[in-house]
Amino acid sequence: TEGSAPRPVIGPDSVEVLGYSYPRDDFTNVTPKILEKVGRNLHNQSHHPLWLIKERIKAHFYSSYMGRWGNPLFSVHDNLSPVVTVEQNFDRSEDPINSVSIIHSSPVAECLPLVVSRATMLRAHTSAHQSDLVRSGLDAFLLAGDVYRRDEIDASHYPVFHQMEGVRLFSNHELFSQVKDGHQLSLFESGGRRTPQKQETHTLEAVKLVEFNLKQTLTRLITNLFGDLEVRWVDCYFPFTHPSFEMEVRFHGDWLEVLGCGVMEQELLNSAGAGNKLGWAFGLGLERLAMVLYSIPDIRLFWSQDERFLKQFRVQDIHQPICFQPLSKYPPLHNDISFWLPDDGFTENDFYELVRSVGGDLVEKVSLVDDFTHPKTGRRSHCYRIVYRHMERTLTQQEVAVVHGQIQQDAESELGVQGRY
Ligand code: FA5
Ligand code: MG
Repeated sequence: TEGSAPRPVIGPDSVEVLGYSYPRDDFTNVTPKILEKVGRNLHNQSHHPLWLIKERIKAHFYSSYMGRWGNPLFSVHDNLSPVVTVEQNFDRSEDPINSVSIIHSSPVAECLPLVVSRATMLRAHTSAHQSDLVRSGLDAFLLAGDVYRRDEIDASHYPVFHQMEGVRLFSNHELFSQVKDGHQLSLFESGGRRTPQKQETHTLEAVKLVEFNLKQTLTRLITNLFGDLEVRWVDCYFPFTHPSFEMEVRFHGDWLEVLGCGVMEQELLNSAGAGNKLGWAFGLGLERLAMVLYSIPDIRLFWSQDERFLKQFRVQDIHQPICFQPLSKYPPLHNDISFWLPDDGFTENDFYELVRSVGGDLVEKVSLVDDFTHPKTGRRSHCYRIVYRHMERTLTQQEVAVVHGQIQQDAESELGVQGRY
């Protein structure tokens, strides 16, 4: 019947996610705005652009890589819960409480996580499942899912986005059988050293073949999706792989990072029961690819329920080209906010997350425009410019003022800053 208010997802003592209740504690930092997105599963909604791109990638892998019996080599998983343990997300088997403090403070984490409760978090990447799927016996798989981070705010970053992970393992025979006299080669060596090219236990020839296969697989995928597109590889660091690379593509005259990848850390394979194999892994951002493929200008559009957006993707055939016709752009409104930072414990991403949680999709971009340290007192202040723009109508100065005022108020009470308004 009407009138029964929905149960709050974040109560005073508990946080409810996908029908499970977790105790709320000091580590909890998920917000109602974030939890609203859990379970939306845009990547599984028929004809959503993220679903379309996932289907295109699946179709490419199914038709290009066959197993021995003509079966698809890569199995596809797109329904794993985004609620994971801190250990799964960081592949670190430390005392969970200890690792929670690590992820809140340490530079090891490349991103700031959204924590449900103590050792439970929303996955920050699909790599959180690598180890479990390898342990279950899979040698080649793709995995799509929603991931959650406290990150920057602009047209290509959003705190909830979608990734597709790919993993492929090779036995000695699989890697070397195509090489002349390959039976004399081995995957592993003892007494080796870790260098920029390889891990200590790997032979250089094995790593080079795995790396070649990885880059070729990804280049073929990108060519299949985009035809000719300018691509470059950048060396980088990931905790689960070494060596590691990022692929960037040319988009609107700039280089846009679309994926990270590398040769899997042998430790991870050893502890997942695949110690006799070498593997590669990649993780790509589905929004980023869809933005390039369908010319979608802003990442917030993926969450739109506006028919004018959704209907453009209802094609008969997933391979049909689509060029998104932007909804007309409504004028933006700018508002600045300056405050003194607390002595410690402030990070820019805390502020970005607060802005997202109060302002939701009205916020198009937040940028730090001034970082000032008082010459006498040593106190530091930040000034941020917030750009407000609604995707579907013109905002009024009054409604922006309400949101902006709430952001000022919450920044003071939640982040301990002192307003300079
Ligand atoms: C990772 O998440 C690694 N787990 C990828 C990986 C997998 C490396 C397997 C090695 C082996 P990264 O944080 O760079 O890496 O994210 C991967 C991709 O997700 C990026 O290249 C980008 O396309 C996309 N991405 C990252 N942050 C955001 C964001 N805030 N909004 C939208 N897309 C994003
Ligand atoms: Mg990256």
